[in-house]
Amino acid sequence: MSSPSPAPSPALFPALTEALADPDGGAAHRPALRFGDRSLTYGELAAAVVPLAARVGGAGRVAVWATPTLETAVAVVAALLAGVPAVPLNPKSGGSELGHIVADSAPALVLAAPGEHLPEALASLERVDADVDVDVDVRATGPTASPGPEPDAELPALVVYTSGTTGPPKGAVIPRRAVATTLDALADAWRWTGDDVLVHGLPLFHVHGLILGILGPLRRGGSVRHLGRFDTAGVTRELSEGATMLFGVPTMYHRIAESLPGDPALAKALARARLLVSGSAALPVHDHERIAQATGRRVVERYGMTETLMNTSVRADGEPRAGTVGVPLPGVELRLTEEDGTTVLEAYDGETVGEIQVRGPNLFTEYLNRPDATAAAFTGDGWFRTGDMAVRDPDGYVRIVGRKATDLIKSGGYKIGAGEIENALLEHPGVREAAVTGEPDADLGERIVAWIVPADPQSPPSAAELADHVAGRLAPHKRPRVVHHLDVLPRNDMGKIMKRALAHG
Ligand code: MCA
Ligand code: AMP
Repeated sequence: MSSPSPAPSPALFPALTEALADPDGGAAHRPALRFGDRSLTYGELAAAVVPLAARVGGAGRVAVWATPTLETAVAVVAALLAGVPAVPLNPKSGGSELGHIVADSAPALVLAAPGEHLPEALASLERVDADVDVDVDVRATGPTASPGPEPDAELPALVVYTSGTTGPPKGAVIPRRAVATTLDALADAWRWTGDDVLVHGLPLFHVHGLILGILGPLRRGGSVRHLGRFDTAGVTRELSEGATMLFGVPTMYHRIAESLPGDPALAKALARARLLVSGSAALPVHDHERIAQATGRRVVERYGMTETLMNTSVRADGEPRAGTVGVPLPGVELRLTEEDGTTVLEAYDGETVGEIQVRGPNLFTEYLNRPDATAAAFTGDGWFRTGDMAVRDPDGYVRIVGRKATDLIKSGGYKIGAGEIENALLEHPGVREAAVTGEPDADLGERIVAWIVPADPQSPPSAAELADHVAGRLAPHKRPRVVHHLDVLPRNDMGKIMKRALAHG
């Protein structure tokens, strides 16, 4: 008797699959993506991704020049359709960061919007234009060629680069299974359906903007309107014209809270949204309360990480208490552990602090080319050490209270390692020694502060010069916002820089 063949993997994007099979059917005419005044229905998306998927099919990995455009969304979906892992690149990354990512991920080619200028660091890669023919007539094109069977769910979908405390960013390998599970868990928690219209202005080279913000609506068969760049006027416009959900990082909600007193149209628009969601960093209670007061709506917080995708959320029917990130999502196991990392805390007292560890189908598989870092990140039985410190309230709500590593900075919702900025600063001829810390900042959450010992105390490099130096090498969001000059850095007996002494003056 022959054993039954394994069931084929379900499609990542059912509405797209439907549009591929029937270009005249209902799904094909539904709106999928809108960036400014350019948009694609599912039928148009199908027509755009099929030739691109055929073009990249068989490549080991492809880089995507992830500008906030329709082309980026099309490029990533085409790679996913072809079963080829995509490596989204921050288009503002500097030479040394791009050089590292390209060398580490070794993409076969780079997908970019036609006409987009690519920097020197990508010169060695074959370039393929992600063409979006917005005039395509689905009826005229006829049934779109089938892209072949759905790739195995364990195959990598994306490699997303994320900072650690030291060294250059690591590539988190995210399997298709994790993308599907996290998006379905969020659908359950938020009652997220194909009728929802999402609005956001998040960058498309991180999990938040790309996986949740673009792939999320596509998995539901709904649509997303991307603002190109975040501003409150765009939020007002889209929420007034049919959008139902808003995603943002706390800096965006802070800017909303600041604008609300003088902007009744924004307050009205937010009040009619079905769901306002914040993530990537802690939403300050003050901003949460100001928004609640002006709009009558409470922002829902969810907690995630590049390596784990989403772990917890306040549910749509739950109580969005300020300062909490809700409860574990379906399928996610979450526990708090003692300092030693093994003793599990059972306390649900809102007081006992432990490190969050998570386990579940939402997790990444490995850091690319970094078996050492991968092994260090997991316990022997598959729990991922997040490095985030939290307490659990009696009703199971998780409250994040801090981070284990002082050398990780969250600024504007971006995770930035102090070590990579220190290394970049040390490459400046005017810098003899450098230390980097994060300082509380009402807008950014934390701002990057550089403490340097100048090579020549008589003519130290200016703050603007050092900011440009880091922005050009790494990325603008990694630039120091404040620079202090010191004669000497405070060090302990072991010669280690005492950062707490720096931060507290
Ligand atoms: C300024 N600029 C410069 C320089 N100074 N460019 C070159 N050299 C310089 N020295 C440019 C910047 O590139 C930017 O350009 C503009 O000036 C303003 O810069 P900045 O002040 O840094 O930006 P901002 O406008 O204040 O940005 C705030 C922001 C942004 C919009 C909130 O921080 C942001 O998009 N954050 C989202 C981060 C995110 O998605 N994180 C998710 C990762 P231009 O204006 O043209 O851009 S976390 C994650 O994915 C996990 C899973 C999770 O839980 O979500
Ligand atoms: P990243 O590695 O860039 O994906 O950032 C993940 C980190 O962002 C987590 O480890 C947390 O420290 C932080 N984070 C994400 N969402 C939240 C949230 N809602 N509240 C507090 N911190 C968060």
